[in-house]
Amino acid sequence: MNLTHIEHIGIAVKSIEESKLYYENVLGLTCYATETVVEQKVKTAFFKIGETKIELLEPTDPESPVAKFIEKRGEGIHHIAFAGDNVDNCLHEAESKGITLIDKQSRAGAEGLRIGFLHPKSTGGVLTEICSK
Ligand code: CMX
Repeated sequence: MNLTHIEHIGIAVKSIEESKLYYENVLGLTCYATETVVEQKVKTAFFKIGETKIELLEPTDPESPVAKFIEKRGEGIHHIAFAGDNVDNCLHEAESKGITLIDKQSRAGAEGLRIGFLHPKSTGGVLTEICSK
């Protein structure tokens, strides 16, 4: 699949305002951007460490996948995102190897990336995102 690195780790939180205090005051990271992804019904806040980002995800709607996740499992790690050359090729390859796709085709994600998700039921319980520029 030619993945290059972990692009980000998504963490579901009830409140970015409250949760970011830990990342800033304890871990010493800096929140360099916030963005609302309307299509995904989430507000995001980004921190960078090395090549990898931490993406806090706060639901903006009770129907958001992140709101459902928090309701069922509480706050915590929501997904892991890998960077690849071409997300659509990666999705196609994963499907050809028997993985159930959430997204048959890439869609718009935060920071202008193209993203696509693999279903956690076929990835050992880890919601997996592939993204590319
Ligand atoms: N990690 C692992 N398992 C998860 C999960 C997650 N993040 N979210 C849901 N599941 C599990 C549930 O626990 C449930 O398992 P059980 O059947 O054992 O109870 C199962 O998947 C189905 O969950 P559900 O609550 O019934 O929810 P849906 O089937 O409606 O949706 C999913 C699940 C993964 C398809 C949906 O959340 C989705 O499409 N996620 C991808 C999009 C997304 O999360 N976007 C937000 C972030 C976007 C960004 O980074 O910009």
